[in-house]
Amino acid sequence: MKIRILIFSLLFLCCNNLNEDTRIELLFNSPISFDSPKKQSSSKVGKSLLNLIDGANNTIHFAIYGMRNQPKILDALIRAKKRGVSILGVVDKDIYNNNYYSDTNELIKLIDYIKSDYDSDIKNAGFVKEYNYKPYWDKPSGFNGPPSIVGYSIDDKTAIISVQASKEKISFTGNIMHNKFFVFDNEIIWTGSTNISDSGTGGYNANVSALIKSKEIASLYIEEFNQMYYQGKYHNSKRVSSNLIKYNKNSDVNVYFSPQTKVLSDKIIPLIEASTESINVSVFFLTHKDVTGALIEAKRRGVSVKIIIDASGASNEYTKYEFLRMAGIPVKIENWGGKLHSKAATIDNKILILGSMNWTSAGENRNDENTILINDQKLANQFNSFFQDIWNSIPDKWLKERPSAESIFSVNSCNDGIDNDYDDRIDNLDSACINKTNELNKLPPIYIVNKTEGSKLIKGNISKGGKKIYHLPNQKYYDKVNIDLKKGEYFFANEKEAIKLGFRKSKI
Ligand SMILES: [Ca+2]
Ligand SMILES: [Ca+2]
Ligand SMILES: [Ca+2]
Repeated sequence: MKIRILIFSLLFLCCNNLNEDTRIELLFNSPISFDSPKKQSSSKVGKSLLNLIDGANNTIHFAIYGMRNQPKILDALIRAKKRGVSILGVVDKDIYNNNYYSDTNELIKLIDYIKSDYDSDIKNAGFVKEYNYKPYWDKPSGFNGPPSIVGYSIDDKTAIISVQASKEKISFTGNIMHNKFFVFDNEIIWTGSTNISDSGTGGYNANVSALIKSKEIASLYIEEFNQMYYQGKYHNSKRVSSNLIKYNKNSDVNVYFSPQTKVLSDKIIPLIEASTESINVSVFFLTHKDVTGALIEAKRRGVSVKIIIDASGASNEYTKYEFLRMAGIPVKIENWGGKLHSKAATIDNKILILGSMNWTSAGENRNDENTILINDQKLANQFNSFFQDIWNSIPDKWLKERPSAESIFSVNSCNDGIDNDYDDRIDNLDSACINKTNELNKLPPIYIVNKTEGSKLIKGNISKGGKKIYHLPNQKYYDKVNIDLKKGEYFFANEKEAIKLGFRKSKI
């Protein structure tokens, strides 16, 4: 018992004091220090989890995506169970009752009290309809997935537009219980972007996690856990707890759970819109339309924006990296074997964002996720220095181009024993490694259009009575409407811009 208390005290010797009761330590993992995924949990973030499991006295609650090849963590949980610690857990399952990570079933077998979102996924599967609307701009040929119309103004004269769609049709296999959090003795929280896997806690991917000591914050996580575990509420059936609202008003730390809170639309976008100096973003997937728009607008206002994204994330057909680059934002695509797996950012060197949620529509609207917003300069600076280190490790070539995630262009990826680009071919069986070429998939084309000419843009018209109405390219009067820029009429790249200037959509 005494030893365990000592471990807890030592864990927080180094940490930041936000107030008397809340202490936070950030746990960074850099792929520069690892050449492949590791079975030992010897990364800083892995060791901290092991120490916490061994230090737990009464309870461990966890909600994790799954588990793969981390025997020391599994053994530590079994030891905790043997000494009488109550362990309750939640993991992800798809509609076939499978989990992405190979040792999750072993975990379920050895630790008795583990549940999943399987029933919730099965229930939702019946409600998912085929995505079947016709976009008002043409879908590119060869891309058969759900279309997404994207448009941004990059200056007063120019807009960039595209219809993005995945190559293959997407079928529903379940929403994802994507959290990666543990709560120990209702007081210590271990959370962030690090999965319990050889590439996560084993230490290969870039991750940002946090160790938090706070009974109040722990109670928020427990409440979220209980909704899933005891009430079987996952994804869109969860509700926002009253605790969250009270907590937000009185503290420098805000915790948000998805999808019951629209974290990107309602929390992160307003912060981007209010920024005045700098924004550093490092996320695995950045596909969210409105976050991209807010980042482009921040750049236009003169904010210094820098972004690092993952190479496999950048090969996703809905990626926004090209739009961001066309708007003049420096975007580096990482070229390590490990993934840029963090979901972290700072705003104006004082607000730090971290958590499990990718900056995507599914992250915000469907999956179970947690995101923490911390207003603390010292912690923001710690992230910025980590960000700068990984930024510097990526050659400037990848400010302009995109490396294949498994090729000689991604360091270690041809001899790390894993399938970095999900094509079922590992290392020297992957043609990009054999041929030493940068093999890239095709992405939907992006068009640069002149706003004064208005080609394919939304038309914002002012009627004789002074009513501001906008027309989409597939609407009845689109072809007939003439836009007079001198009258205050506009061409818009997207509907959000039109609505912002007081235009409403034509009913016909
Ligand atoms: Ca699921
Ligand atoms: Ca591969
Ligand atoms: Ca590989």
